[in-house]
Amino acid sequence: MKYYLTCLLFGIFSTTAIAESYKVGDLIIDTPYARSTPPLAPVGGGFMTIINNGSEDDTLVSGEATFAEAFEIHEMSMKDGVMKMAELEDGLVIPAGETVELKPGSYHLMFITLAEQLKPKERRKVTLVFEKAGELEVEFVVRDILKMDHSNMKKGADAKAGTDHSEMKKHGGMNLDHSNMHKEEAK
Ligand SMILES: [Cu+2]
Repeated sequence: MKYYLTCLLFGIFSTTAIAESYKVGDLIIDTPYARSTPPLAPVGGGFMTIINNGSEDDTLVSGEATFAEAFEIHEMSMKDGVMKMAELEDGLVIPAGETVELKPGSYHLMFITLAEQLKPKERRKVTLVFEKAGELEVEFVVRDILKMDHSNMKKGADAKAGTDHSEMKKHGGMNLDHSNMHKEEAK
């Protein structure tokens, strides 16, 4: 009975209470997670919070994911009412004393050409490379994309379907923007 109760509590609080963090130099990498992907999905998204406790700016310049061919750092932003995604080719600056959050709809990591599906609760190794702090291997915990949307939802049950749909559209949009991006690069 006691064991069952523990499992129940663990289930409820697993997304918020079990926060993992890693330290390299003056940086703290907090709660890295990836979104689960459908079978044969070409790309996956990675998120985390980076805290710079140092007195100098640092930059996330690159990285490597064992489960994907390419690792890119992206930014999503609204331009003329359209969500656009672009690679940050010079990396993502983590200003001294500040916290930068990689989250859906904002900065994120893109794992491109996935070698395998990312399934909920799996853990995937990713190497992050910072200009000053150097290299660090972290484990991204895969979160169920549907549960993520559920936990982010604050408007009640009626809004749920709508929320999930818009997330799905955003996903499609992300892939579209991707192909545009590469076309532009090719010009
Ligand atoms: Cu992206």
